[in-house]
Amino acid sequence: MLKLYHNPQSRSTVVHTMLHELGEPFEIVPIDLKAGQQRTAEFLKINPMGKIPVLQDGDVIVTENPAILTYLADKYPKAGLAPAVDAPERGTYLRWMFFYGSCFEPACTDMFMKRESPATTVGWGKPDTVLDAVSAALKPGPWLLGERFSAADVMFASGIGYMLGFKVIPERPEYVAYVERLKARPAHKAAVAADQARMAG
Ligand SMILES: N[C@@H](CCC(=O)N[C@@H](CS)C(=O)NCC(=O)O)C(=O)O
Repeated sequence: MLKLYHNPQSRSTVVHTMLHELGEPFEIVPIDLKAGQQRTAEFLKINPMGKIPVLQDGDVIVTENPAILTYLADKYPKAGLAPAVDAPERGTYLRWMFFYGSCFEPACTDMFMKRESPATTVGWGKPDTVLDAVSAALKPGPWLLGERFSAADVMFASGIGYMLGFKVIPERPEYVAYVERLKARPAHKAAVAADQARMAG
């Protein structure tokens, strides 16, 4: 059974949404970040970074949101959340999945810290260039692959929602609409409801 090490107030919500999109059975291992459960010797054996999300699939451990989503979308192709390896949209799909971790998040950190990284040296360049690239990728939409929803949207719409929530990035209308589209999906609603039920009980 797939196991997600999870805290509803963290980036592991991205994987939680993805698991609901897949409709495969999974188990939640709650991690209390405030109590430091991510730093126990036992947890550090599965992720020496001391961070969640962690996905455990039998003996396989996957960390880093874009890697976990890519792994799950490929492993469960019936859900149709990843273009096939030889499909023409595969390149665009991988491009944005990797862009999230290698450009979007670091640019968001620059914006959050109100600092300027040397744009021609760092791999993500200027935050405004990153934001404009994401805006352009969302046109015409509704998803990164046009009419086709994919795991890259679970990643990007969740990440944009997270950064909007913390007021790290500007409220561009295309970002807000994109996040709303993800939130309107039954899987996102089910993930939020499951988190609320676990927190209440
Ligand atoms: N690069 C990781 C980021 C994971 C991450 O930053 N997790 C945070 C929660 S949002 C965490 O576990 N923080 C706990 C800590 O550092 O003590 C990914 O993409 O999954």
